[in-house]
This record gives sequence, structure tokens and C-alpha cells, in this order.
Amino acid sequence: MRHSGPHPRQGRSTHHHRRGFLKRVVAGALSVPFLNHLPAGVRLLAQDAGATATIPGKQGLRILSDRPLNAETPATLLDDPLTPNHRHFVRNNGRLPERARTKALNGWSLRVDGEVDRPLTLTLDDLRRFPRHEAALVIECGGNGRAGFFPPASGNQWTLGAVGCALYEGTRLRDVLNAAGIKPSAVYIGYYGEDPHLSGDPKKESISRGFPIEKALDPHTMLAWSMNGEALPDHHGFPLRLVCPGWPGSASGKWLNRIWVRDREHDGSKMTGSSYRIPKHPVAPGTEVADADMAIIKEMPVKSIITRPASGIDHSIGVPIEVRGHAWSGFGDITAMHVSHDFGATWAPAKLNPPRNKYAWQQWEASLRFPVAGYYEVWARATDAQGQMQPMIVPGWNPKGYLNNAMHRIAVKIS
Ligand SMILES: Nc1nc2c(c(=O)[nH]1)N[C@H]1C(S)=C(S)[C@@H](COP(=O)(O)O)O[C@H]1N2
Ligand SMILES: [Mo]
Repeated sequence: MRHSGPHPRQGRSTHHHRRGFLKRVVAGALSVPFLNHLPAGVRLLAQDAGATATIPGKQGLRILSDRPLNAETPATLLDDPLTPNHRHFVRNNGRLPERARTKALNGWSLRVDGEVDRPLTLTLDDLRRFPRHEAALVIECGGNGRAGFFPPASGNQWTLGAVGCALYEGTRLRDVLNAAGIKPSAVYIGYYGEDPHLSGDPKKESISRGFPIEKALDPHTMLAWSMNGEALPDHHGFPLRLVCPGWPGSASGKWLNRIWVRDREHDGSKMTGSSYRIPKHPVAPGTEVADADMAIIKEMPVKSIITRPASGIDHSIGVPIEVRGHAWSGFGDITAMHVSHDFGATWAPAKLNPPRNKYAWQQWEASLRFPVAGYYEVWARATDAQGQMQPMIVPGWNPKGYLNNAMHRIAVKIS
């Protein structure tokens, strides 16, 4: 298995031997406090082995870590064109802010400052006076698929489900920035949220990322206060979040209380170093890459998911199987969707629906017939407007395990 045994990455072998040892230990019983001190991958194994914690307001999510809370959605629970709030994945870097629990708005405002003519302090009512904007938008964690990399990359071992597409209501970020008056010196925005750092240290931020002013002024980038017709749920950023579609989920700041318009690239927590960065040039698996040779991730690559049937189903011979799912890309619309039932030897086009709006995922479906009993896999492959296709296997290894857009494959037994 992927996690056992040493691997060629230099300087890490001790850690991984230790991990192998801990893996055997967690097969026994562990107390929860100890669990929190283990590397994320080990914690995951421990949780699979027993912990059946549930998250209030969520259903059927797989918990990858409890502190901070990280939970992904199994593929079959992502079947809806719009991901319901109780099924949307959660990726928290810090603690849940108190306000997300109490839903109290007193003392909350959004501050817009920095390279602007008129710094603004806006309440939610103030924001509601801006033109209303609504869109179905994909949020996908940059680390979705990390579990597929070898040598393994540390961090949450997301498989397929750190993605969702919900209907957001709010206003365009650009309308608010224009109201503040953007100075010619503005090149980047940085966001701040109310979520306390895991340590509880008020001087530290859980995460403070951002994006170039061009993306901030893009008409699809929004400030959202509602998700699928409800106020933003506790884990999704109540009362206000950014949605920066097409970019790694980490650009979509939750529990937002400040936007700092900057005259340089933002340098908040998890903007620098190796966070949400990939090597500027392709590297061999296991390579250690200097921070200076890493570049910020921009658009997320073309990807798709199979939401029906479930992997591993038994199916009767002669009866067609209806296969379906979603496809999306940070580079524009999906232009073609194909499925294969013979390990990629032949491909059949799937029926593909247009997106509800730009950056919404698109529904696809195909009907497959299996003439001979046996074991099959169904592979699904999306192609985007740029002509880019999903790779058959895990693409370019990178130290933090970002951007795995390999095709989703499911197993089907025909008898
Ligand atoms: N304030 C704040 N914003 C945040 C985060 C966070 O921990 N704190 N996590 C980011 C990351 S890494 C992702 S992938 C998305 C996840 O959004 P979701 O939990 O609503 O699915 O939120 C982003 N915004
Ligand atoms: Mo993320």
C-alpha cells in the first residue's frame, strides 16, 4: 500500500518509517488527545478504524481531521447538480469563529482598505444595497486528490470529494471595490477572516490569501452571504465569504471581515513558502523544491467525477448502465466528455449539458452496455475549452500534492 515502507524522498525516510510504526499502533486503540498529535495521514487511518464522529448540519461526509475540521463528500453523495449545504465539503485551517455558531451580527463589518480612495466599513445591510448577484460556482480545494500522489504529500489526504457546486447569492466584489475607488497602485487583494488560529494565538491568522486585482475585478468573483438560499452555514463562512471561482478553494476566504487592496502580491498566512504553490518547472517525484522555485496556483485544471453508479456495483448482463456525473475547469467551459469501459482502449462520447453559468459544473451522462460477464472499470474524461484533457494517471508530482486531476475510475462487476 501507498503509505507503507520507505520511499526515495531524501531526508524524510525517518519520518515515514515512524509513520509505518504508528500505523500499526493505531490499529489498536487510541485516545482522542493522542490522536490530535499524529500526522494527518495516520489520524485518517485511526478515524477509518473507528471514530464515527458526525458534524452538526452535515450528512455522510468522511472526516479527514477533526481539529481543524476537514471533511470530504463521497462521490455518490455529490450526485445533485447543486451540492446541498449538508453535503458540501469542509476545509477549515483554524477554529470555527464564535459568530458562526451564534449567528450574531453585532460587531461585524467588512473593512475595505489599502490602495483605495475611500476606505469602507460595510455592514451586511450596506452590502445588500449593492447590485445583487447569483451564480452556481464550483469550489474545489487545491489539494483535492492529494491521496493519489507518490511519494505521499503531507496534508489532508483528500480523495475525490473536496469539491462542490452550490448556488451563491451576494454581490460582485468589483462593485464594492469600485465604490471604494481603486488606486492605480492596486495590484492584488488579500483577505482576512474571523476564524481564530488553531493555537488560539490572536496575533496569528489561520489563513489570509488573495488574488490579483484582475481576478478581483472579474464579474464572476463575488462576496456571498447566502448558499443555496440560506444564510451561509457555520462552516462555510457566516456571515460573508469570497467566492473566487476557477481558482483553488483557498482563494475563497470565509468568515470575511477585511479586504486589503495591496500594491504588491499579498503575503498573508499560506500565501508564501510552499502553500498553494507548485514548482515553476516540472520536477521528478520526491524532489525537494526551494520556495523561490515555486509559483502560486492560479486556475484549477479540467476535471470530472462519476456520481452514479457507485464503484463496485454488481450489475446484470444485458441491462445498460446509466453513468453520470459532473465536469468543470478553471479555464472555461467543458466542451467534451468521454467514457471508456475497456481501460481506455475505446472511448464513447457522453451527453454533456451546458453550464448554468460560467464556473458552474456541467452534468454529463452516458449509457454503457456490457456484452460479456466479468470485471470492468468505467473511466471518465473531460476536455475543456482550451482543449486540455484529464490525464489517465496522477499528473505532475509536486511537494504539497496539489492539482491531481486524474480521471475518476469506478469498478463494475457484470454477471
Ligand atoms: N477564513 C478562512 N477561509 C477559508 C479557509 C479557512 O480555513 N479560513 N479555508 C480555505 C480553503 S483551503 C478552502 S479549500 C475553502 C473551502 O471552503 P468550504 O469549507 O466552504 O468547502 O475555503 C477557503 N477559505
Ligand atoms: Mo483548500
